[in-house]
Amino acid sequence: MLIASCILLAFALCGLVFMGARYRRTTEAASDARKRAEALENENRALVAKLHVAVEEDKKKVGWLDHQEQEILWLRAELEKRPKITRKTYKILTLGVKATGKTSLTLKWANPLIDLGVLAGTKIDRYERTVSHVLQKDVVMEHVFEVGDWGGEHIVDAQQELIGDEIHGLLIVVDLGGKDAKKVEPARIQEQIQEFQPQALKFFFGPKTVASCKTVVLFINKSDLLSGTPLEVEEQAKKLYTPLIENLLKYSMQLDIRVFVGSANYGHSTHLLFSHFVERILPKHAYDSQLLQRMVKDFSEAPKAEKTVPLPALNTTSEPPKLSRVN
Ligand SMILES: Nc1nc2c(ncn2[C@@H]2O[C@H](COP(=O)(O)OP(=O)(O)O)[C@@H](O)[C@H]2O)c(=O)[nH]1
Ligand SMILES: [Mg+2]
Repeated sequence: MLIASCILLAFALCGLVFMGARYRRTTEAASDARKRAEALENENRALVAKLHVAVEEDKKKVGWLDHQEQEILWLRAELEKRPKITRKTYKILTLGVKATGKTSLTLKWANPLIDLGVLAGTKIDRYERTVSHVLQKDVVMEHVFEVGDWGGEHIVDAQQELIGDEIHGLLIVVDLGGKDAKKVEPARIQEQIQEFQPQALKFFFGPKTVASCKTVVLFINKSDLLSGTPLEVEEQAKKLYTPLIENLLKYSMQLDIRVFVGSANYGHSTHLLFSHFVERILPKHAYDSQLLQRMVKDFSEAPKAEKTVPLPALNTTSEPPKLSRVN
């Protein structure tokens, strides 16, 4: 009996211990679950806060987009109000044998800002220079010089590549010495006179050129190889090229022929080229006030012989010259 009671007590004790352990585990699990729930709640709160920020940002961005759309519409309307731009291009071709200074000269007188690259399939490098902007009714006419710089060796080849192109000005560049010459080189001068012999000139000044070309300029470059006063240098250079000048002057009834002596490297007479081409090629209604000011300045600095053609008066167009050069 006693033994049985003891056994029963032992069982009861074991049961109590077991239940106590189970109770502990359950409370621990409940506490863990509570902590996890709290953590999840915190995470949830953080996410809600983030969502709120994102929604606010989204609203702001939608506001910006609306604003930008309005701005685009406004700019578009402004553009519509502006006058349209059309272009008139005048082509000037620079010719001469290698290393006479054609590229140096083009970069100096035309001061081109745009290099159009090589004309497809030819040896002609093209540059562009805006000369003026004139407002006519509600259209702005942009007048542009396109300068073609012949990079080939023999002049006659140039003619082959020019067929079909309308030229407004021709700049023939000859020099007094080769690439690194320190003095005048008569043999080189003879070679160049030979390149532009009457037969070649005849080839060049065909009916098409005569019809479209407003001026032909012979530029005797590298005047720095001669010494003396500017007048003496000019005389000497012209003397050395007398046969070519005489051959060119045979065309003076059909074409405007002009001879300049200068130096591309030193900027002698180079600015005269711009004024000359403007004066000869650009129609008088195409001058804007900025160009006119530049021309007046150039002509006041030029030697007396150059001041032959009268300039148009300011505001010859019905519209005031509101727009000037873009560059
Ligand atoms: N002494 C002198 N050399 C010049 C003058 N202009 C150009 N040159 C030189 O002549 C060489 C050829 O010039 P470049 O413009 O490339 O000639 P291009 O082949 O006709 O285009 C270069 O070495 C230039 O420095 C000048 O006015 N005087
Ligand atoms: Mg060149």
